[in-house]
Amino acid sequence: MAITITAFQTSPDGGRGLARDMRVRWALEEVGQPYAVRLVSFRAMKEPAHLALHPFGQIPTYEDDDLALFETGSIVLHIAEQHAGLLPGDANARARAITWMFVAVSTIEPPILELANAKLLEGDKPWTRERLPVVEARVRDGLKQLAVRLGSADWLDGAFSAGDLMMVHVLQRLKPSGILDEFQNLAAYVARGEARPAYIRAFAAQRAVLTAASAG
Ligand code: GTB
Repeated sequence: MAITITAFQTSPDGGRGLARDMRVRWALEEVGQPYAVRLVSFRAMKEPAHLALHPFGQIPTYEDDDLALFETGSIVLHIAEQHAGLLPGDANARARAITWMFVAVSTIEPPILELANAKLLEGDKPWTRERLPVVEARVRDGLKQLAVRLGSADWLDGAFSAGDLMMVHVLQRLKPSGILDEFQNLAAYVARGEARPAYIRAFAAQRAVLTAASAG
């Protein structure tokens, strides 16, 4: 059986590659693995068939033979462990690359999501005006330290790895806020990720879903 992932039938990001199937598509492109995509509606995501794959009723999921996974960090790590190209061979370098995957989802992403939620879901609440600067400051705190560590390097630890893939996708979510551009080396880092041929192929594939939907 071919690898099959799930993605939004209609992505609310309008094809900007912000939905998390993009991480999985990108990882599969980096390692040269073909994959099929099953598109799911918001309703289908909450129905038993999908909940059996993803207990929280979300996308993406990953299926390959008798293995079914959810949670992008885990899926990308699995892909990186199965195929060459996303993790270094040296054991210590590999452990450090995996550490950056965790940094992306556990340290950098939570305040970024908090900011997105504060704007999208709580924008009309009376307390949002006071709260936003606090949330933005938390985002900046993480970025300041990340920017110092990256310095003038191309990638976080030697060659491009699954850690960079996860981090670039996490940081992209900040683009509309303007905060990413306050950190020139991080903005350049994200641009380097987006210039990778595998990223370009993955981005085109997720965008094609939108184009096909609007044509049909
Ligand atoms: N921790 C999980 C993972 O990393 O796999 C989180 C998965 C997740 O958040 N999935 C979202 C989902 O299925 C889609 S990616 N949401 C539907 C639901 O919960 O009912 C998150 C996302 C959604 C929309 C945008 N956007 O419009 O810009 C960006 C990112």
